[in-house]
Amino acid sequence: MSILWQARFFTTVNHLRDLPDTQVPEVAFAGRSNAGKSTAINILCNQKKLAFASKTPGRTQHINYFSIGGAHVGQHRKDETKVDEIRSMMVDLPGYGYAEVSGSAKLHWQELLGDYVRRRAQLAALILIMDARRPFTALDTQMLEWFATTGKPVHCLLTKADKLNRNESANALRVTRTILGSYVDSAGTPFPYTAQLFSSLKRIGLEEADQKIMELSGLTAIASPAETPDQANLAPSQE
Ligand SMILES: Nc1nc2c(ncn2[C@@H]2O[C@H](COP(=O)(O)OP(=O)(O)OP(=O)(O)O)[C@@H](O)[C@H]2O)c(=O)[nH]1
Ligand SMILES: [Mg+2]
Repeated sequence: MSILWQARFFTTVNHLRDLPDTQVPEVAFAGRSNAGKSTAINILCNQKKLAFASKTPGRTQHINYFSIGGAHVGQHRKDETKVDEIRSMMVDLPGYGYAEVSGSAKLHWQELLGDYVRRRAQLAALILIMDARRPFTALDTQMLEWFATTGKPVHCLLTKADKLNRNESANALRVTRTILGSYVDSAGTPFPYTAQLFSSLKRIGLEEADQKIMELSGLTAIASPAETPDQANLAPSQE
């Protein structure tokens, strides 16, 4: 059982000014419309209808927040989730590239998304959801470009991997990792960008994704020796 299974709906936001004033880390799911963001959130949280998933592209039209922690009873009991017990947020973003959205609405979403990923201080990492059959569409690249300015980590889920055979999957992952590896900062240091295969349908890569999201949300204490208090005291100063 994962702590992500405790996720519950927190709020839905249509304008940046309405973003919650919570201070916990946020991990946001971004990607093309219909790539499988909402389905992935549901599977990872082991809940059928937490996020709205649909065959109709453009289903998620607002920024939806799901809180992790602070839910000690079943989601069906009507208790008040205490905000100070919340440990992190999973954020379902509206998909981009949905052709039938009108010009002005499209602009609104693009600005909302672009501003959110670039400016939201609480945003700890991006989960970039791409269809394993066609990763890195122009808008995915745009999203990465926006986010690269923050230097924060990105983890790519190559979704619908059930539609590919073993060879094709391996290829998709290799190509993705190569492209991600080409993102370097001005000193030539690669950005913390990772990728994996994923399928909500066949439950491929569930555990890996769960671990990664926990890590990026600060929910797993990574016991690195340098972080234990005793050793930290012994560490040479950085000056
Ligand atoms: N075969 C397969 N289908 C999937 C998978 N994940 C999602 N789907 C299907 O893809 C469609 C879109 O899924 P959603 O999760 O609603 O996609 P979304 O990215 O949230 O879309 P928007 O809300 O429009 O941005 C649905 O019909 C899902 O059942 C998967 O891993 N494999
Ligand atoms: Mg959705």
